[in-house]
Amino acid sequence: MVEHRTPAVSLGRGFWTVTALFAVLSALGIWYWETTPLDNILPAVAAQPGADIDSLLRFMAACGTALFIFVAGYIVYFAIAFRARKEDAPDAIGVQIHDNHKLEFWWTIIPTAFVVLLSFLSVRIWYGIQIAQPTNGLVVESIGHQWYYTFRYPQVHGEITDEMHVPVNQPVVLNVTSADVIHSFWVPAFRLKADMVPGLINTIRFTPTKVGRYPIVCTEFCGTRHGEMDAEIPTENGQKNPGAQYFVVDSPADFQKWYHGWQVKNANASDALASVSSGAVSLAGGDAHAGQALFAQKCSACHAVGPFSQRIVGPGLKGVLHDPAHPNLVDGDKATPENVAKILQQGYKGDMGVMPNEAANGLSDKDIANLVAYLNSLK
Ligand code: HEC
Ligand SMILES: [Cu+2]
Repeated sequence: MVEHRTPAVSLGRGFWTVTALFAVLSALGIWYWETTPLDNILPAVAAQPGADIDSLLRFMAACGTALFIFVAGYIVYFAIAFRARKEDAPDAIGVQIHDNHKLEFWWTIIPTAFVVLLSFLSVRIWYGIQIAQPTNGLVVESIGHQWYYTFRYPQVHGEITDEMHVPVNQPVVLNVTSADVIHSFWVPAFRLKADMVPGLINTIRFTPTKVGRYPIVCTEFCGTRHGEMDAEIPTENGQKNPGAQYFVVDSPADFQKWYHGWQVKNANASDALASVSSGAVSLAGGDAHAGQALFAQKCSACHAVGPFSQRIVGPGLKGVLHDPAHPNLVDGDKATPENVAKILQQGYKGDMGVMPNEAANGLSDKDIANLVAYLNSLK
């Protein structure tokens, strides 16, 4: 029977000296993160919960610095203290150690407690951004395009194309999505970012606290001219790119002025989301069979094949083209194949909600022709 003997364990002669050195360095690191103004590397905070996010960043950076100093420091120290000596046999190996219950207990408990604490601190902030419902929030929307942002406001028709304005000190509920590819909406001064994904709405909640103009930055590579979404460059002829776009925080009076300006300017604008292809879709050769398969994939989550009143998200579509009780479509146009194609192409935002456009639904012109042929075959 093999006898187990605990080998003599040594931590090396300098162990407690370097431990004291690491403790002093860590204390310096923590002091640095707690006292250095973040304004050196980031714009000054201009919205709540920006300050809380900065505190979390300081806390994580301070803990991370201490952890790094101890882990990297001991690796270097032990590599030096237990290096191979000249007088060692060529095949000598170090002392082999298994099972140290005390050590294992603490290296499980301490990181676990740390991760739980971090989750607690993060979720507290995350809850306010994602879930809490402000009572007097202004609900606004931003849509990413290649390569610019547009904005939608309650009681303003169509899309606002230059800048986004909000009044200072009023909670904002911002819904973001995209009309083409994945973009991202980031205002560094607010410390908040949300991905803009076609067909998905992401929401962030915050309260701007300082009047000013803050650049909006796209942080998702979204095509060849991605860089122009946050650069101030001259716009090329005929190309829709306002360059850098700003998130402007106004006094309430300035905001009202801007808001009314757009209500008047957009009074006759269409509420259809900007479509990607221009011109009418050719409906010739539409295949109802292919349309039926597409419908099951792309539409049945929101539409039943049933009477108009059978709502899921949008209305039932069985009688959309052949029901005498349904002469007009939801956008007020006559129920004709061409007008249905227009809704599929451009999308429509009405009383019931948003019918996504062809880009958001991932439809080609051919798909639209097939879908219209299918809808036309339902009687
Ligand atoms: C995310 C949900 C959603 C998806 C997906 C969706 N729709 Fe819609 N659709 C709507 C909503 C909501 C409306 C009504 C808009 C309103 O009036 O406010 C609508 C309206 C319509 C209308 C007009 C109906 C009428 O009676 O005027 C047609 C036609 C239509 N959708 C077809 C489709 C087809 C075909 C697809 C699949 C490619 C599709 N929709 C996918 C939500 C959706
Ligand atoms: Cu982008």
